[in-house]
Amino acid sequence: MLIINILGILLIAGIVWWFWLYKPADVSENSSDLLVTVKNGVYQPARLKIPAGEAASIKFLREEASPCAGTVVFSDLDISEELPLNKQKTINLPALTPGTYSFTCQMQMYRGELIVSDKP
Ligand SMILES: [Cu+2]
Repeated sequence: MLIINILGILLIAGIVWWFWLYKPADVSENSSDLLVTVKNGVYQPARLKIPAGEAASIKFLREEASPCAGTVVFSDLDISEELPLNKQKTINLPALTPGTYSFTCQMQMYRGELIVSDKP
């Protein structure tokens, strides 16, 4: 009985960590050549930094056949694009104001962040 309670607590802790606390550490700051790979349930890198006030483009390379990975949505920007399998797809972004914009797959299982900031 005790074992089951401990397992239950660990499971809940794991869920909390995954959904609320986990932040991918990987940040790409090379704004001239951004490439995001889509595979194994994550965007890699999952956090991108770009300067504010400049149009940018991000290349996506989808290496996962699951239909879940087939669309990338920037919901704040009204952008929704199909990603062909194993082929780079460039998504052009307008000049943005500083802030954090999320991008996800359609079901929001893949999650990434676009961090737009003023140049120092
Ligand atoms: Cu999905």
